[in-house]
Amino acid sequence: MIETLKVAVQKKGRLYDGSLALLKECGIEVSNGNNQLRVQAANFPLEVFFLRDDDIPEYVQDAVADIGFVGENVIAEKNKQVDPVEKLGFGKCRLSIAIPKTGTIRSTNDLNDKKIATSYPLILSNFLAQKNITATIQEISGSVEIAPRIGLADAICDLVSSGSTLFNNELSELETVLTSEAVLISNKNLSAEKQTLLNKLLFRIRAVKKAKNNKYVLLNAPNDKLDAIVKLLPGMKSPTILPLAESGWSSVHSVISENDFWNVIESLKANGAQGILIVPIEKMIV
Ligand code: PRT
Ligand code: ZN
Repeated sequence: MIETLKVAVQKKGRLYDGSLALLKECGIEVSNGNNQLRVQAANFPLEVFFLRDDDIPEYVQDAVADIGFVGENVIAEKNKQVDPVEKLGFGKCRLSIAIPKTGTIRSTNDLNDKKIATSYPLILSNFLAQKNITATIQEISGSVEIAPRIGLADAICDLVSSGSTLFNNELSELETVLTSEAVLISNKNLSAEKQTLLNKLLFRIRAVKKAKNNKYVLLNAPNDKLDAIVKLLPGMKSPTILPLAESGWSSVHSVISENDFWNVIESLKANGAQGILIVPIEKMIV
């Protein structure tokens, strides 16, 4: 029998698009046109299960799915026996305690003897215990941001990304409890065949991630400036240098990291580089 890797993906919500886009960038086509529960990938031995994100850690623990794409916030709250394998770079947010802008709570210590509404009672209770704060946790499953206004709680602990939900509800962030992004989790007892499939998928995911974090740069430089320019461009091994048709000039090709991108470009220009082209990289295998 040919083994198939069963992947749990959020059925609909904030992680759905990112998960399917990542599979696509890995060359794995999954169509969910008919809103099905499970879909076989066309060109990789992989089957996608569409589930609520809250259920994904348990399904992966229990081997209903072999791996899953889920937020670190959900992994921490559900506390199941799964292996976090790879951060995926999307679904970024933070779990924060927020307080009414006008009120008596001004510091984390002021939370003592107060009521905090959240959908993350386990993470919050661990956090409060660590800070030696005694507060009542009011667990609610949605619309946490309205809890202070309707008198249900004094503060909230909820996910924040842009901050506009807090702003619109006249709340301000007091402290970050956890930062989160989507990660790939795995069942702890994969068969050797499934582990091989996971390694294949991981190889592709890492190539996609690396490509996103790097840019290909091409530039022209006078030959007497090449030494200085090459020092600014380590590249994967070292930059490629090709002569231009015009004598005394060369074309330099290299890869630069997204993180120091603008600083490097400024230094390149300052060192005599001209006609700088920046090109996205589709996949990067090192
Ligand atoms: O139906 P199901 O249970 O699968 O979905 P869900 O409603 O529980 O989850 P969903 O789709 O809202 O979020 C899925 C995951 O996306 C979360 O578990 C996080 O890992 C991640 N994520 C990233 C977020 C946010 N950003 C986010 N901003 N999840 C929720 N929010 C909510 C937050 O709860 C608050 O209501 O967005 C609001 C705040 O956003 P801003 O932009 O106004 O700050
Ligand atoms: Zn959910």
